[in-house]
Amino acid sequence: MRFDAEIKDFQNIIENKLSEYVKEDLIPQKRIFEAMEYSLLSGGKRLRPVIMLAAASIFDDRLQDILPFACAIEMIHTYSLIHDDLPAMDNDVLRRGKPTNHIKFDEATAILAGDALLNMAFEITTEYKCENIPPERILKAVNVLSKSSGAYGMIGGQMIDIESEEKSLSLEELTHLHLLKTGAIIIASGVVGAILSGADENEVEAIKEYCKNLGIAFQIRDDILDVVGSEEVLGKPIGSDMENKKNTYISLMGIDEAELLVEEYTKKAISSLLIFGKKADILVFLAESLTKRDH
Ligand code: GRG
Repeated sequence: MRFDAEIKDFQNIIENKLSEYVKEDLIPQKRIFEAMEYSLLSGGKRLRPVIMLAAASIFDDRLQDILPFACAIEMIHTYSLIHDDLPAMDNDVLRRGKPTNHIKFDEATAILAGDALLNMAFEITTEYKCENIPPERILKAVNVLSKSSGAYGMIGGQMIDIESEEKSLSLEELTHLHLLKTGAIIIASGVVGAILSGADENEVEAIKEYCKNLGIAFQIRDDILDVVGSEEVLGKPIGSDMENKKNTYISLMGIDEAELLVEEYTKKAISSLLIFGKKADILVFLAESLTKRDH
């Protein structure tokens, strides 16, 4: 199968599995499931689960076995988007071309929907048993998930971001911020996929290095799209970084330099995969396609 078709296939598998977790309309608290479903099934790229499945495919082809983890990382990502859009954070009204969760429902419901998605990520991974995956691997993977989304990872990055609003960050500081805010759960996606499918320590390290560089390249591209992207394709207004006086790669170095930096990080990501030979070609393809993404 061609890699783009394989990635489409991963996206479909994830989409179907995700919808199984949030269908609940016969219980008194059904509104919370409606709010969770609204954001979880609103058409994201499913990048993090795709990275997880693609990384796992290097070591084991029983990808069905790790689907609860692939869904869990998407639940964590979705919760972060719902909370990031809240008035207390970015105060955004549009996400993926639709009203944000607190606009569609209300602020309290959006807070609860984010919280519930985060909890569900840990519900479905800690109750998971699979005859092909030893329990120690599951425990390690859950630890990686929780640490990467918490104060040492994504939430830590968000905190630095908020604290930096009135400051000008250096390139080093900005990259550190994004290694946590955007990078931490992208790194966790690859690392969890590798751990669950039996990669050894060196192999996990190589996947981690790939994801670190991919995560930064992805964020720089995100900053570029906020300037040159199409609102229709992105499903949200462009120019918001400049309007909110955000520290971005564009404000630091301009578009041309930022584009070169995307290439540099992408090359670094790909070179981390050398030890896997052709088995990692899907990850090479993914990194290259993300440099050209328009949303
Ligand atoms: C509020 C706990 C908390 C954390 C917020 C990750 C994050 C931290 C906020 C999200 C906002 C943002 C712009 C993050 C940078 C990472 C990024 C580019 C997210 C968008 O990810 P995509 O492009 O989104 O994968 P889709 O819609 O495709 O899922």
